[in-house]
Amino acid sequence: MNSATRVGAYVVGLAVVFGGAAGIGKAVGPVGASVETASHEGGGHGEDTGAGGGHGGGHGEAASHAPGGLQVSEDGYTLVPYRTTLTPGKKTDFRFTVNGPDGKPVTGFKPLHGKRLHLIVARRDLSGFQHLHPTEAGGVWTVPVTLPKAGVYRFFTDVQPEGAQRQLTLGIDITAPGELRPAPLPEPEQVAKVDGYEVRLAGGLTPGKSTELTLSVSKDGEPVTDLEPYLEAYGHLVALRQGDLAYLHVHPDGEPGDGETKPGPGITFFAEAPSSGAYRLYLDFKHGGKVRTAEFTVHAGDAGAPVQEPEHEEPGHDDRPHTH
Ligand SMILES: [Cu+2]
Repeated sequence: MNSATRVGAYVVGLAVVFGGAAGIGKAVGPVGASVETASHEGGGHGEDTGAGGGHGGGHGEAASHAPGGLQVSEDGYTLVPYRTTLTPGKKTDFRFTVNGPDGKPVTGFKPLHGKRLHLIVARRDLSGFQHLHPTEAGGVWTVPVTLPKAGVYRFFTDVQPEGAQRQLTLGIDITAPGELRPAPLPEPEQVAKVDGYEVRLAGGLTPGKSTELTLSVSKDGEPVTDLEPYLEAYGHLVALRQGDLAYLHVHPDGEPGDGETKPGPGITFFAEAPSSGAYRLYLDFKHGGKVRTAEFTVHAGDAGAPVQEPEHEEPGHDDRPHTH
């Protein structure tokens, strides 16, 4: 049992900055790095197009940068949905644009891990995770979405518009009207089961330190050694912070075809949590032609964490409608 994970304490998300792997050169892909390293430059409003992606390598400034996903508009780029409500349980085409500093929809995006835009969806209680890839025409992105239950969902777009100095994760709330039944955050577990697969988490999060997380995939008790590349990696890990859904897209240590990285069973990531808090980790992996998601709750730090008092302890209250 890792001391960084603490069973039984729901931690109310506080001011945790998930430092990601920015400090570990070999560990980060461009996505994780850019989340952490870029900095606002003297009130620039994103006018400095043509800067050509110069990052400046400002690792030392990483701590001053807020996590992604907390803002609908950043560096002059704004996520603009065509609608802000969706009927729960009904598949609906969700459309949106990413508008640039000139107020017009952006049409040029740099691919990030093989896609020009990644759409991540999660309900605000960290349930209902989805990772989608919309299609674009004339700057308008479209994707069929089903929000299974009522609630407020956070929609995140991972993009790097051409002309933007870094990757941006823009976030907006989309509501599925109805009676909300919040789901409690699952307690930390080292093993997640999904669709006949078992994923074991080794390592944890320590505030202020970069730590290694290895997620090992097995099926029917046998290690899976033929994971398939998905989005130019053997795994994609998204971490959302409890409390405000601050977003971090972490990437593994190594990639398919680099001559070192094996296709399982272990997928290794690096992350840094400078202070305490609870996170939900979502690992996407591909095997047998299908992408699956394994989810974990991880606590960063175990000292002085407030315990969330239970409000309803009767069994079966999680999300199911009352039947009488
Ligand atoms: Cu994606």
